[in-house]
Amino acid sequence: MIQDLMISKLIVKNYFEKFENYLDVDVAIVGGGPSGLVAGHYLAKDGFKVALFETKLSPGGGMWGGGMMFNEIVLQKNTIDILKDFEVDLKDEKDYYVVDSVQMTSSLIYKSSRAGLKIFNLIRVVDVVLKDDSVCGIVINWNPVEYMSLHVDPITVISKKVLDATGHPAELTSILVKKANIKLYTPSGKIEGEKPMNADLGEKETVENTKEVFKNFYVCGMAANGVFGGFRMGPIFGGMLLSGYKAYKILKEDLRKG
Ligand code: 48F
Repeated sequence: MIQDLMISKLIVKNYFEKFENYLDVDVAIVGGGPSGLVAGHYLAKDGFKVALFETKLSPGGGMWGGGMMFNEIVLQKNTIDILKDFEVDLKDEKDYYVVDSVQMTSSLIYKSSRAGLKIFNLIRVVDVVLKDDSVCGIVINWNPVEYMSLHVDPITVISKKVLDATGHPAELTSILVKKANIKLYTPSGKIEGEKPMNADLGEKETVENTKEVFKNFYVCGMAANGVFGGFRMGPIFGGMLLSGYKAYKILKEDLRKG
């Protein structure tokens, strides 16, 4: 006979074991869009302890909906190695591949989770931990608490590195700048702000702009273009995958340096 009490006990026990274990990590990734998931996948595969926090019920960010809710996405051919790792069905269209956006997004989530990335959905990152002019963690709360403006204090996750993968709003970098009054590693020392649509430049820039922007604090994906003043690119997703991959490479090197 199925025991109702046991179901509840197993959920609570296993969640809190996982949660407690991931309160202290190598990398905290903020945002579960394509760039954050790709970075998390490769870092976890290499054995780093990585937690990804996503405020929504479903990770995947802006990838589910393709372009204007037409659920196909377009990728450049130089993403083939990453696409192979995620085992998606590719349609060859001359200079591009086209992939079903639902298959692509679910594969990013599934394969990164299988690689060891711990994904915590429904949790919103609301602040960073700052000590001695260096970021050393994040501050989290339940999304519904933030959504309903309930007066409930958040808790802290300690992390060697933090990756802002929050997409267009570059939300965590904005919080860092606003609250800590620090200078970012950008030309103005502030958030430069996202430029309008230019798919060609935007795709190049999102990779170029993927880097450390303050001590132990990194940006990738659209957040990188928002912070460094790059163009948007719309529903072409090669840059997001390549940005996530670059974030992985930089973080891996910096973590190994100590
Ligand atoms: O926006 P998003 O998909 O970020 P990305 O990886 O990819 C951008 C593309 O989807 C698209 C584009 C390229 O063609 O322009 O927009 O840069 O995913 C960002 C995720 O971060 C979550 C948000 O719900 C989304 O799933 N997020 C945002 N702020 C927070 C957050 C926060 N404070 N805490 C936790 N998650």
